[in-house]
Amino acid sequence: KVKNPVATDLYFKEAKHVILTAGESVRNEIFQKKIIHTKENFTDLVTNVDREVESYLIKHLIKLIPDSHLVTEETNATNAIAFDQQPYTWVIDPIDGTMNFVHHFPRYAISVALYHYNDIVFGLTLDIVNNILYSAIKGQGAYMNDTLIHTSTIDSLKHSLIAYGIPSAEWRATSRSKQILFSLFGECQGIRNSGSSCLDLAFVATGQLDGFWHYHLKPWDVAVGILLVEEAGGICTNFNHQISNLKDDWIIASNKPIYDEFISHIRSAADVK
Ligand code: 2AM
Ligand code: CA
Ligand code: CA
Ligand code: CA
Repeated sequence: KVKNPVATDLYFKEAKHVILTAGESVRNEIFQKKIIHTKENFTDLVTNVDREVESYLIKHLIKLIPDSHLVTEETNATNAIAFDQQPYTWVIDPIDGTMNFVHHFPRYAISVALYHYNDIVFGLTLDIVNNILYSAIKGQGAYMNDTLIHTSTIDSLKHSLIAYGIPSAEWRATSRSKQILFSLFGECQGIRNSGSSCLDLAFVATGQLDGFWHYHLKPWDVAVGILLVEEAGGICTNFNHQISNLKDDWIIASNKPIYDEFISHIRSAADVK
């Protein structure tokens, strides 16, 4: 439970300012030369901008709540995910969609969530290129800038636009993702792969997508998106209908009307018993 709503509003307002400022500085430098490093394989990238945005966010968010715990992709990844002992935890993805960012494909975001012990307090995902902020305070609805958003009302897979994400190392290694993709392709109206899970989840929340599934994601990829989708009236679970506990897991997100059909289809394609 959030004990102090006054502080929540203050933290939300300040975090919003911090993420918008970080987004503006990335936007101003989009076409400047970046230093690109690979991490685990040739598709796993990080740039100097990812690192600079992360340290900027940490510096200002720690100032806002001194002693808060950090779970951040580039410097505190292994802190995931024992929030139980921590009054406040920031979960941060400095650039979600780094490969898009490197290629100037205009789908990448900054994502910041605040937890109070195990409960999310609020989340913010900024579409950097378009300067659109998706946000939600737990229990208060989800917003696209200042507009309240809702998941779509489409009620069959046949009429749905569905997005997915499969890291290419996973594609090379196993067949489960392929089975799901090949099987869903003919069943949906359309399939998209944007390369930013934070934005895909925000799009499910606005109803611009009807569903989304992704191979194992990390807490910073899904924390804000799950809140957005749930606050907008949709559902996020793993294969087994369990609400995400922020462990690395598959994510299946959709509006309420297609959820049963969507997850049944994924489970049977992936041969989940
Ligand atoms: P990133 O850009 O912050 O790394 C693309 O499918 C989405 O998955 C992006 O949100 C991306 O986040 C994330 N992602 C990148 N590499 C991944 C990996 N190896 N496993 C799982 N997710 C990954
Ligand atoms: Ca990454
Ligand atoms: Ca990410
Ligand atoms: Ca990232």
